Amino acid sequence: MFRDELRKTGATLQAGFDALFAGYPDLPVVQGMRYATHGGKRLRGYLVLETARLHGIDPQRALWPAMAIESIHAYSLVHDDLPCMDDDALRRGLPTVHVKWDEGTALLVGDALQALGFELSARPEVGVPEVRADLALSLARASGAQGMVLGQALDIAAECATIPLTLSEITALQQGKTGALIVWAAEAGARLAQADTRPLQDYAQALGLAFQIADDVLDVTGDAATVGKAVGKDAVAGKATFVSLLGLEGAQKRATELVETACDALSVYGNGAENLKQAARFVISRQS
Ligand code: GRG
Repeated sequence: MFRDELRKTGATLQAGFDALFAGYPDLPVVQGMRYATHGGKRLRGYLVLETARLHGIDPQRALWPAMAIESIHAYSLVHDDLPCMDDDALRRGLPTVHVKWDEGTALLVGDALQALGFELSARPEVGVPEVRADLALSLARASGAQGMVLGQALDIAAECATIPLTLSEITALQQGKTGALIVWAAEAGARLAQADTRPLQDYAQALGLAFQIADDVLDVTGDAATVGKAVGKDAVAGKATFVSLLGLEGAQKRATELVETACDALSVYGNGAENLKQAARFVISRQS
C-alpha cells in the first residue's frame, strides 16, 4: 500500500533529522525544530526520494534534498500557525510550536528551519557544485516571493477583499502556496541527475493542484481532530475555496482529472514511474 511507502520514507527522514539534530545544542529553538520536523505525511520528501530513484541517484545523496524540502515545509507550517497568520493551536494533532513554547521561539524555529532547508540542499554530499547551486537556487525561488510566500501573500490579501476570488485567481494563489514546493520536490530527482525537469514539472503542477483541491474537500468532509485544523475554516470565513467555486462533486471531479493529467505526464518514464502514479492517486484519496 502507498501509505506503507510513505511510512518508510517517514522513518528514513526521521532518522536523518535525529542524526542531524544530535549534533545541535539542547536549546528551546532546537527542541522546536525537532518537534516541527516530526510527523506529517512526508509527501514532499517522498517525491524527492522517488524521482531520484527514477533517475538512478544514490538514495543517500537524495536524502539531503528530501530533508531540505521537509525542513522548508515545516518552517512554513510553524509560521503559518502563528497568531499573526492563521492562529492555529493544533498541527498534526499536537499543540503548535508557539502554543507549546512561545511566539518568539516559534518565529526562530521557522527562521532556523528555513535556513536549514537551504543548507541541506547545498551540502557537499549532494553532488557537484553545479547541482548543489541549482537545487538551492530553485528552492529559494520556490519558497520565496515568486513561489510559496507569493501564494501566502495573495491568500492574506484575499482575506481583506470584498469580492471572493475567481477560479483562476485561487488557482494562481494555490500554485504558489502549495504547488511551488511540491513542484520543487518532484523536480529534485531530475535536478540531481542533471536531466530534463519538464515531465516531472508537468506531473507535479497537476499533482499540487489536485492536492490543494483534495485539501479543500477534506476541509468540508474531514474529521477536524485527524486533520488538526478547524473544518471548513476558509469556507466559514467566506473565503473562496475550490469547493465553494466548483461544488463538492465538481471539485472531486476536477481533482480526479488532474490526477489523470499528472499520470499522463509520466509516460516518458515507462513502468519506472508506477510509484509516482500511486502518489498522485493517494493525494486525492487521503483522509488527512
Ligand atoms: C507562512 C511563508 C508562509 C507560508 C505558509 C504552506 C503554507 C503557506 C501554509 C500551510 C497552511 C495550509 C493548510 C496550506 C494548505 C495545504 C498544505 C500545505 C497543507 C499541509 O501540507 P501536508 O498536508 O502536511 O502535506 P503534513 O502535516 O502531512 O506534512
